[in-house]
Amino acid sequence: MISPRHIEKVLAGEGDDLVAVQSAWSVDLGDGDDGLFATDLVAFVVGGAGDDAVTVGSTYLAELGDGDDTFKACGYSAVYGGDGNDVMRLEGGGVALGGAGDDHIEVGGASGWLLGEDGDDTAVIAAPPDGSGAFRFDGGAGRDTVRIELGEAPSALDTLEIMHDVWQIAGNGGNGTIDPLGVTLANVERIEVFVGDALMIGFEVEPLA
Ligand SMILES: [Ca+2]
Ligand SMILES: [Ca+2]
Ligand SMILES: [Ca+2]
Repeated sequence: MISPRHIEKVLAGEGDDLVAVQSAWSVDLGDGDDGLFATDLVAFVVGGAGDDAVTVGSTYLAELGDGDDTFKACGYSAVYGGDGNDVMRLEGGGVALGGAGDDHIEVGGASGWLLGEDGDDTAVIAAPPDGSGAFRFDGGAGRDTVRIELGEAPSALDTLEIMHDVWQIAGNGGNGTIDPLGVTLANVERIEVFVGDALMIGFEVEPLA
């Protein structure tokens, strides 16, 4: 276990390591089931093989590598899950690539660009209900689900437009934009819109003939 305030570079090597820092330029966790906890920026993270758990303030790029990894960042970040069934939470928005495996990607903040890639992926998008966000999810291959979570109900007019846009996307192979929410989708198989815990719209996408 290492816990200074800021360090330039950590090479954890083999074995199951736990690294706790305030911030760092780069952390390479290496092989094994490792943990990284940082309150501020860790610019570059390499998870390596094993089931790694990474919690950071933010990151320029985290590569989680092989294994079923978990990642959480408060600020705008970029993460690549690599192989395995990865869980990634970008609370302040950012970019996430799921890689192979069934990945679960959550995004909040003002903007996000999510790629599920191979496997049956799920994206959860906390979209501002005033449409000020800019989010994109491309499910890639597999059966992918997008769940859009609204903190409050949209206006009656927006609700109609959301339903219309979702219906159009469903008829277009899971491709298109929900304009009132600023959400663009590609290659998704199921679309859900929640207001709080209540399902407002749930739509299976018909494959294009
Ligand atoms: Ca590792
Ligand atoms: Ca992984
Ligand atoms: Ca995937």
